[in-house]
Amino acid sequence: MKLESSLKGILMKRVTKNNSVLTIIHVDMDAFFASIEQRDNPYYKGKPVVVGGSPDGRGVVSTASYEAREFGIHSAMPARQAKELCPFAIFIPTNMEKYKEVSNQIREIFKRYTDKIEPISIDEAFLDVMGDNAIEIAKAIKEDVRVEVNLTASVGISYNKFLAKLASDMKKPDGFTVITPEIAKKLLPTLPVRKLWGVGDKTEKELNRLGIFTVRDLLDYDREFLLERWGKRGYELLQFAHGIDNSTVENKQEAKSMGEEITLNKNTKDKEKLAIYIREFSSSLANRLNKKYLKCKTVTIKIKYDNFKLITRSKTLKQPICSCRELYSIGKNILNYRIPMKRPVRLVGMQVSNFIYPHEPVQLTFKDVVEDV
Ligand code: TTP
Ligand code: MG
Repeated sequence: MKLESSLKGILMKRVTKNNSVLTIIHVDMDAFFASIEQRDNPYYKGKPVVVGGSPDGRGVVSTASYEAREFGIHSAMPARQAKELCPFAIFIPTNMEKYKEVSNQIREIFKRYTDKIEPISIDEAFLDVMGDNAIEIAKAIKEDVRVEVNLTASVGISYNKFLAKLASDMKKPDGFTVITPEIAKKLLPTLPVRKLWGVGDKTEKELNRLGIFTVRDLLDYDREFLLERWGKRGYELLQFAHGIDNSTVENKQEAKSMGEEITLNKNTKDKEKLAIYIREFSSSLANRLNKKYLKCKTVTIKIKYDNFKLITRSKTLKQPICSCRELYSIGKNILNYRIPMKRPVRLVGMQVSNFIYPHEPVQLTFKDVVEDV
């Protein structure tokens, strides 16, 4: 089966060069974790399945099957609320190892059709087919995923990343949506501004306050005012509103570490001041880890003194962590006990590395610290 599909991939490459403007594909698996569980247990098929959180109401929902979504259950909802909405829903603990394996299997399928692949989460990726026939390739990918992985993917095809992602989301589940330049021109003005990249809760509220609800409202609004008020971001919003996105599909390596740092306005020897930055870094690193469903086992603090001498001190834990509280407690511990303060500090940074995909939530104690570098 695999060989056949690979061969199909190679043949496809030969016959489908058409240099159409439609060159970007966005693939997003449907109800990913829940679909895998339904695939692996026939009893779960067609039933409201909730992955993540426990039936006694602790934790949060990772995702819900489309049957469970009918009851209003969605990702990031407290499990307690999900239980209230659908008392007979089936709660399943997450099995990240299994999901990661499926994710790799899907990525192997993508590789048959192009080398330009940008994974953006465990179940989502952009592909640039570079002049090959994106429609034929997207059909083939969907089919390979269905036959070999026994799951459905929604795909979007367009002439840039923003529109391809918009497309993949339009007819979920099992969607196949093409946005040509003509379609984009008609479609975009009808959409709520929320659909534009970069518009989250806060910007949406601000735009609504100005009377801007749809992309058409935005396009009709005083351009100068928007640019003055939002600067570069305003410009980008207007670009998206016109269906323009010049970002390219990047073959990103999976990050081996993540870090935050700041050069201080004024050098300091005050650890309390540095701890405030560690607190901020912990919060943003926790967010970044959670977005990628990662936990880390190593936390590093980086300090540059006023003489430009750089030191790093790390702690490696037995149990992986990802919460702001845990990161802060380790970071602060390193700062307090391992960083000499003989000279003023000009830069402070924090890094997390040694990633693992979480299985079950783990409780951290300081006894878990096993190795100091
Ligand atoms: P999504 O692609 O956002 O969601 P989904 O695949 O479950 O459903 P959809 O059909 O709408 O694409 O996320 C992929 C997986 O990531 C999801 O199955 C579970 C996990 N996830 C979380 O653990 N927490 C979250 O808050 C979100 C959004 C996703
Ligand atoms: Mg998905």
